[in-house]
Amino acid sequence: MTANAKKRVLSGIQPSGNLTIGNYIGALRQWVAEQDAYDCFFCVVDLHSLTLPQDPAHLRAKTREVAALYIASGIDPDKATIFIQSHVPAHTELAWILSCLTPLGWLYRMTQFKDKAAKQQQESVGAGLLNYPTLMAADILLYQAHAVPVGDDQRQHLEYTRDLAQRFNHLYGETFVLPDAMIPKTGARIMGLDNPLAKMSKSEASEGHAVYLLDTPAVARKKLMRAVTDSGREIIFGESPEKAGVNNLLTIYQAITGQSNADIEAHFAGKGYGDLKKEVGEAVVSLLTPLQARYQELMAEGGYLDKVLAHGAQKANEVANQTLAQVRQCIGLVAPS
Ligand code: AQP
Repeated sequence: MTANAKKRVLSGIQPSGNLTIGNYIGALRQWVAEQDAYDCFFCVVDLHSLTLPQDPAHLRAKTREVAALYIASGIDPDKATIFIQSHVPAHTELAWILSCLTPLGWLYRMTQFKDKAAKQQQESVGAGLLNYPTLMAADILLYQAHAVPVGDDQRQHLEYTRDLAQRFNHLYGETFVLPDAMIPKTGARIMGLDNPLAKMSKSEASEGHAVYLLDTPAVARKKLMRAVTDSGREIIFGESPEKAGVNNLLTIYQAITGQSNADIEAHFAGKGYGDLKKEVGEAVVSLLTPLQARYQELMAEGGYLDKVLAHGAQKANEVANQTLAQVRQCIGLVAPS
């Protein structure tokens, strides 16, 4: 099968902090697994991260770091297109066009907006935060993506993207492919180590909340040893809020080792929470060690990352501009002569 005959995948991560094992388990791990079967486009969504305040130098550094972590995680630039969102101006143009078709009520319903806005002072909540899902819809629809591998927190944004694509197709004729969310069976929502009732997030600053992909083995082990559990003893998977900490540790272990629930529970039968945390720590370190070695090599290979990103931007612009030209034509914008 040629690359063009394959169905297309698009996904991205914001350079809004240090990537966590949640980002890896929920998103990156699936990207790596799907890169042979699909024609993949993976972007660093720097424009999305502007929806909350960012330090310019930090944003620049994190953008390159996230791109390097895609490759260090196993994305092969010869198979997948890796690029920076702001290097493809079509994203912002399509986002504007789509935002003109978006009822405000759709945006106010988004739980991520409500959660993130609640953490800000009322008057400093930017319009960009409200419009975040529209930019995400533009990211996906520009590439006519069939599937979008994401964690569970992005499910509602995917539904919004489909609704918006359907609305456009209904008004102007079949234009966009309706994308499906591709959500992993294990690890779709890794929880915070300090609070297993809240999602692990890269922008959550509290100490011990998340293991970062670039944490040293000692730091990763220490954070896992301090993970919040409960006062019981049973090491089993379970949905109840009291067992959320243990369930989260088992889920991380399962996502890395690929073992079944029954095998994992049998393995930990009769052991204590200290043993569980230690073994999860070792599993996480076994994931991080080769990834960090590759990351260090990449950062030392002068110019390699820039070449990958320049090539990615060229390819992404070609595809995105084709869709944008079609959209401009449909809605009645005069083509430049
Ligand atoms: N805790 C998580 N468990 C599983 N998947 C997760 N993802 C994020 N956190 C978890 C997935 O990683 C990708 C990152 O998407 P993003 O950077 O655009 O923003 P996000 O979903 O809001 O992720 P974060 O880490 O919580 O970032 P901040 O703190 O900047 O908002 C998505 O596929 C997401 O589902």
